[in-house]
Amino acid sequence: MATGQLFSRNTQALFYNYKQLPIQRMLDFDFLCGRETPSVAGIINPGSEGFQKLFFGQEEIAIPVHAAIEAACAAHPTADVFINFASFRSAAASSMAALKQPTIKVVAIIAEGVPESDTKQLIAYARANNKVIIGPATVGGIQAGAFKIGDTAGTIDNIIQCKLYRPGSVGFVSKSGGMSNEMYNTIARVTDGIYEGIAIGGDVFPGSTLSDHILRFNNIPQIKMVVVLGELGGRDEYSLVEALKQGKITKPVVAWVSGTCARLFKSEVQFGHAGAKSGGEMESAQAKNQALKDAGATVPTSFEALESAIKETFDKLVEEGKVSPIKEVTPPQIPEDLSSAIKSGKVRAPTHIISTISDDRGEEPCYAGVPMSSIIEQGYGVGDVISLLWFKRSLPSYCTKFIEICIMLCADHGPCVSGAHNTIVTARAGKDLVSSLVSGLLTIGPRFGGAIDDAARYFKDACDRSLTPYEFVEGMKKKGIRVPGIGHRIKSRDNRDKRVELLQKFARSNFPSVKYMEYAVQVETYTLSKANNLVLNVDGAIGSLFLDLLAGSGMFTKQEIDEIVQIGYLNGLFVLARSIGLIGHTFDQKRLKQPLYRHPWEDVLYTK
Ligand code: Q5B
Repeated sequence: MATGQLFSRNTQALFYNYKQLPIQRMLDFDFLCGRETPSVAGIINPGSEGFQKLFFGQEEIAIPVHAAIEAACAAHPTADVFINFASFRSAAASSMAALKQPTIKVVAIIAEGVPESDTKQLIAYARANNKVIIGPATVGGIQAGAFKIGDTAGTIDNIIQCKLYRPGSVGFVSKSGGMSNEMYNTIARVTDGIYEGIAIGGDVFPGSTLSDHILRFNNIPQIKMVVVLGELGGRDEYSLVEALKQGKITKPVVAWVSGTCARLFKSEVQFGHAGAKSGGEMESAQAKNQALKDAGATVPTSFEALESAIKETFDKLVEEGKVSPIKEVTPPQIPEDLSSAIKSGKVRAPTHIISTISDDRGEEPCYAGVPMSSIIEQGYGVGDVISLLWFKRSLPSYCTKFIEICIMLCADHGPCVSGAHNTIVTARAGKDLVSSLVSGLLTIGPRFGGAIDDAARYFKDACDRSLTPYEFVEGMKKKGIRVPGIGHRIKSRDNRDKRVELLQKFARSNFPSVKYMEYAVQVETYTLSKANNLVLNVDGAIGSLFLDLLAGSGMFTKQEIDEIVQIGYLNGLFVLARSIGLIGHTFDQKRLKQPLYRHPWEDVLYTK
């Protein structure tokens, strides 16, 4: 590996698997460093394409999303770092695919638990092709003021505290990602800060080793000293010992191998990382610390003494004039996300929607304050649910039963009515369920099914004003308005609508009052004197009876009744009910495999 810089202020990465937080943290770091271009050129989200909105400072940017690694590399030929956030199951395959791309030079594998045999293959391929792997089981790495991998160095607050937004003079390499955050802090306290920090990962076979990076650091002029944090287990540190002995590392090295406490345990101890287990004596922290010391590294007597060892080494470099003073810069403020600012109580923001009927934020959804479990356990029916969601209250059972009867009676009226006809034609044109349903629903209106609200409005007004049926009907005629709820295409005095009779029968025996219905019947008596088909139809029956329900239940104020009638809730009953039938017609046509409908010429009057 050796050579020098892996990253610069222009480095761009491809990010595999969409993970909003680490990508946003990379972009926040870029902004903090004053980068002009975002460090994430593209996202690879297997199987999906498009753009992902993220923040670059205060601005929103759209980062391209690619379905495949090859496509992403082709689209972003200058992006040479591949940050792999795939799971341990798919990390090896995707990393190998990335290594095979000529544009990719560095692959960081975040997943922990990648099979060792797979990692070995990746390492062999990378070595043979002069590519660098960081990880697996790593948080990544950072070049201060230039480029950061994923979650490296944690929060923006930590990055600012550790002055990672501008380069210092220390190269740092660690096995542990978690400890590297700690060390960035320590190093920032006692030196001019980090130039580059790499966590190689805690697996037994890391893609790149401690010494790989230290040898590289040795070639980077800006790095004046190196800090190493090793771990018990494995022999990686001995390659550093060899390099030191052979004089390949010319910069001061301060090192500590953690895990000295392992000797306090009677049996072999496995620490957090797969590679961090006390094996033979050579793999102990004590042996490695001694070997590093013997090879010329500065090794403190304990982890606690590491900070002062780093300080002494750095101060010496300053005394010798080997470190030039850093020009401190004040990083820009990263705008806080609205959601976190609201959460912490720092800001308040107006909402854009008010909702009063349901709430799904708790453990279970609530309809008008009634939890779903109560709805089920207490045996609520569809009528109760409609009461809660439309009227925001639990209505008496005769009311909810009436609602359910309306739904059942209006669910369908054969294939010849406007709605069903449209649905059938649409389904036969090969359209989907929703399109077929909606095309039928769109016919519901003043002539077909959607006359319930107007029927309620006109009957209420006429009845409340004590108009005689004659005054009412003739008054409507003068205005050129057909009485809503009166008249039917096939129903007549001699062919009564059974639905109307059933509704009336139920109301007469259950409602405290049927004043509005009786008024509608008187109107019907008058209209029938004009024409046989001017019967009270199903819309008129529901409209007038719902007025009785609202007035007689004692559950609504006069003002609330006026509002319900004025807003127009009642066509909703027909829409809801008829949806059942229209869905049935759609399935029926599909089941019958009916071809495209074409209306016959003979059934059209062609005229000029
Ligand atoms: N005339 C329903 O008309 C229909 C009059 C009227 C005064 C009236 C008509 C109407 C009001 C709207 C209404 C709901 C268009 C109907 C439904 C669901 C359904 C459907 C299904 C299902 C029928 C002949 C003469 C003319 C008219 C006069 C008619 N209606 N006068 N008030 N309301 N009603 N809609 O048969 O002097 O000759 O000019 O608009 O309530 O949709 O099953 O099919 O479940 O699916 O086509 O039940 O009544 O009568 O237009 O030839 O008129 O009667 O002014 O008088 P028709 P037209 P004139 S339930």
